[in-house]
Amino acid sequence: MSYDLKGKRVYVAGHRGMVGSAIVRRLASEGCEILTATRAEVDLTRQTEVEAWMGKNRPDAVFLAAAKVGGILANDTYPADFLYDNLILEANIIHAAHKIGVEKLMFLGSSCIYPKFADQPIAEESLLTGLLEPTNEWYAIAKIAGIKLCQAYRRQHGRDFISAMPTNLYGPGDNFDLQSSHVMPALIRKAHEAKVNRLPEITVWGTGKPRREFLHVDDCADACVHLMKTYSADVHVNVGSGEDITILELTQLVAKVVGFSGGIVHDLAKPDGTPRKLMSAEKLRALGWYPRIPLEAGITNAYEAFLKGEYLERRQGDAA
Ligand code: GFB
Repeated sequence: MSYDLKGKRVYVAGHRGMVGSAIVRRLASEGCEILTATRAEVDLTRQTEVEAWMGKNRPDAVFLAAAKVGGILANDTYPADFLYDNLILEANIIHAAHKIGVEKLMFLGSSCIYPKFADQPIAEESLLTGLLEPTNEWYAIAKIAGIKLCQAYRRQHGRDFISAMPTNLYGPGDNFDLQSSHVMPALIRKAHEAKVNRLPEITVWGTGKPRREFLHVDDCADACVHLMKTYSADVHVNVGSGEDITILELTQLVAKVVGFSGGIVHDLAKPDGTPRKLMSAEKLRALGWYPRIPLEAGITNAYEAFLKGEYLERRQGDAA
């Protein structure tokens, strides 16, 4: 199948977040009209506001990149926010998209939807085959519900709603607040501040042994646009690089990029989270998409963005 975005009205929900802003950048070359709305214009957790905005602006296509997001500690500390905010905003947007007859919608989830001890690399079919990782089960349940909403509206109403599951993302527009961020921006900031302040070491949460897969957000946006144009089925699609590394190896790589040559110590009071979540990249490769940004080049780009101040601190929602 082929869905041409040219001339279409395309709504990017969450355009101020890291993923949404990358999708907006990527869509610039598609010849479409990009629609965005600030929180002041439409509060995505309010059904009446979402339905009124969608009814008035009538997008042809929607990228649902709006979400309440955060790293392992934020997920663990604010379970109600991560479950409620994500459930409500995705339900509002998906239902409103159905009501106004949106031609195509993409819902963005996360690799944490899979069971904690899923076989590696994790195939799409592993969904709902085991227990979730406790530190982020609230967020995962909301994201699983989003996949199911797309499948349900496809099955019951014939809607062309699809889902993409990105791995751990990083890049320009990331959240560098040390309490709520993901590991990549945290390490970039810690290494940078240690270098500037001539500190002897940086502290890494947990044992450093968990493995994570990382993808630059511009690669993710490119994959999302590719899927929007070429994919139509109820099974969600993994969006990853196909490679993972340990957190300790990542710390060493970030230190090299940033130019920090001190030591690394571990804060074992902080959680490790899931031991490994390398997603199978087979489905996306079979659909003709490959990542272009190698990890070290991507970290260099993210560090440059950090230095330019292109980051958001203590952001609430508006991302994925
Ligand atoms: O990126 P992160 O917060 O999230 O943490 P998850 C990944 C790993 O890095 C964990 C370790 O083992 C952390 O303990 N880590 C080491 C650190 N130092 C740091 C640090 O300074 N800050 C942070 N944040 N981590 C999230 C989920 O899981 O991944 C979300 O909670 C979402 O729901 C997201 O799915 C993609 O990979 O563990």
